[in-house]
Amino acid sequence: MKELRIIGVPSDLGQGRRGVDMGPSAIRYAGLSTALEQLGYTVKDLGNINVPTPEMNELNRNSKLRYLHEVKEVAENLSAIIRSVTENGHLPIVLGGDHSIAIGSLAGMAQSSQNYGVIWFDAHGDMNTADTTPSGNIHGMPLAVSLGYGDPSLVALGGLTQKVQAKNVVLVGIRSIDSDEANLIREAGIRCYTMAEIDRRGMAEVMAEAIQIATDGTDGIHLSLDLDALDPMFAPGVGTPVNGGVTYREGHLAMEMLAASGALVSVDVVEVNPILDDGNRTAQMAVELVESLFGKTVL
Ligand code: 4U7
Ligand code: MN
Ligand code: MN
Ligand code: MN
Repeated sequence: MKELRIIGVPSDLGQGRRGVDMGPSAIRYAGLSTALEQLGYTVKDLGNINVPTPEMNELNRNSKLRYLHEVKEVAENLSAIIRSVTENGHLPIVLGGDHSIAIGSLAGMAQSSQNYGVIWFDAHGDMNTADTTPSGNIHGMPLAVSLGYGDPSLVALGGLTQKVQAKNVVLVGIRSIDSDEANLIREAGIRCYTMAEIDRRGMAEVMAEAIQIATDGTDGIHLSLDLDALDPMFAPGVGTPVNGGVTYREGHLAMEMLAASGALVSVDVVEVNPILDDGNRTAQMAVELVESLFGKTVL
């Protein structure tokens, strides 16, 4: 059983609504470490990495991609930590923060010469580029960047221009894609499991296929878990909620199947915004999902 390392990335630079920077605190407050220790893991919390706040005067808020320079620096710092965690044989659990931080997670995994697949659990495709983005928010771009599309300084981060191969990437839970973003998803050839397909085929069949794709020729799976994949009924505290999402049990089933695959090598838990939440429900949901992901079962 690998030791676990928790890394907080309190960034809200990649999106427009304040509060997602408090995600790491909210998830810790909901008892993440204790829950994982109770499952028998050795867990070390490495604390938060340093992230500028949007109010700081000297920041680049007017660049076309909002806070481009700062988002890049955060991703660089995170990638170095991920790399050292995995090189020591430990499994990183990255707490966001908005989803732009996944640029750093995937860069770090790629640098540790890991050949991995990605399951991107999200309502959104996160496949926008500077040319297609309707918002300028980098949290809508991390998957594109990791596949080599978009702003050259982000794409070049960490040396390799492509952090993962499109044939090993799947999107799950999708129900909101911008029109030009859809073209890039098709062009890149990423398998996209929409909510409509999950409705028709069931989460079990979809996840079995997703795990197959992400492990085909790889050494493991990186899960990028955006809490807005869940229906807002179960995860109301997110910046960009979309109705018609993954249910409580579908979410757990997906995590349980990932646990059973034994293939997980790293995970991001992102977009929890306690300011928009009902109590701390969304962080609690995140902790429960992570418990299932790390093998919690009934018996
Ligand atoms: B998240 C959006 F336009 N597509 O690019 C955009 F709808 O990390 C939303 O999945 C992106 O939460 C959501 O701004 C990014 C928008
Ligand atoms: Mn996302
Ligand atoms: Mn999303
Ligand atoms: Mn969001």
